[in-house]
Amino acid sequence: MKKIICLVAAILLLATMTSCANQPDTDIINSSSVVVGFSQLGAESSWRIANTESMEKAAKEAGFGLMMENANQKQEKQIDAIRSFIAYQVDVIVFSPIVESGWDNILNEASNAGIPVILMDRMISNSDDNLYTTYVGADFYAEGRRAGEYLIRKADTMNKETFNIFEICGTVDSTPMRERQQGFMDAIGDDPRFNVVDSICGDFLRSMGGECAELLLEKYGENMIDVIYSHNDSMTLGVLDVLEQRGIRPGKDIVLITVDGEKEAVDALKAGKINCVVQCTPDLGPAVMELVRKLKAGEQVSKITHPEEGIFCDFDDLSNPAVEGF
Ligand code: GZL
Repeated sequence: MKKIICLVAAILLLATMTSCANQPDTDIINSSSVVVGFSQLGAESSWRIANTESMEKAAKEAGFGLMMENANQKQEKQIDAIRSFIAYQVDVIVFSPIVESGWDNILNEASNAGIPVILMDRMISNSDDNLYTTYVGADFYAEGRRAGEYLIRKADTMNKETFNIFEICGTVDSTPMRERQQGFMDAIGDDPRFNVVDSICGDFLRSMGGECAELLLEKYGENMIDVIYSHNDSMTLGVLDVLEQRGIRPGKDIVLITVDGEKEAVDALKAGKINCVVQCTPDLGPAVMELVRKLKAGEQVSKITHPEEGIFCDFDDLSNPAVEGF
């Protein structure tokens, strides 16, 4: 009876929400022994869309009901969604925090309701580690270091004494933005050849990546720009569009380093238009659902799970079939 009342409350609450939610398929949810409440942060990039597909496929294969709510880049919609999952009394809450701060209250509500929380893809800055059960996602700091270490290797092959570097960042206060920046800066830190001239935010969006490229070209001129380090492929592809419109040869006149590994970016690497693609897998669904299974079975889970990741770059044999984007 209690679950029915909660179901009605949750559906009423979900029905009043303005976001473009994927309304829960109550048939699937009612027929599943385990229901996962999933707050996805948006659909800002190919990575995010692939990540959502991974979660939906893995939930289906695990036989779990997935109640997914897309927040369309709004933190307050993620908080509303998590509150509706609590009202419904889902078995596990999974979410990808759009930014690291502002989650204490809602996570305390989930904790008080006795619902475990899995952080997927991005971290939170809570001082209290007990507010979430486990994190599954990339080691973004390592990704940043790989980008910097590639640049050192690339610079060693170029007959240049100094390199002016421009960074195009992802969403401010997000874990990938913060740690991809820190890892990159730490990797190139004491190399006197490198001069990080500017760092501007493109919010992980292709359109904003193009706008950032136009701003940098207007402010500094193409001859000043030796390297662009972009925090995701969507922004990098926006940069590519602008450079080519202006007759600048990306990958040749300007070294381009990007992160994610979507097919369009890897194809641009193969075409010599991007120099390095740091991999960041969106396929986190299977790991998340395995954690859900373990939690429901009362098994211990580790606090952090990182997927294996590497890079594709212009030092590789790009004809190798393993060099492929998602
Ligand atoms: C990384 C993920 C980032 C991707 C972007 O795990 O959070 O968000 O790099 C996406 O493409 O927008």
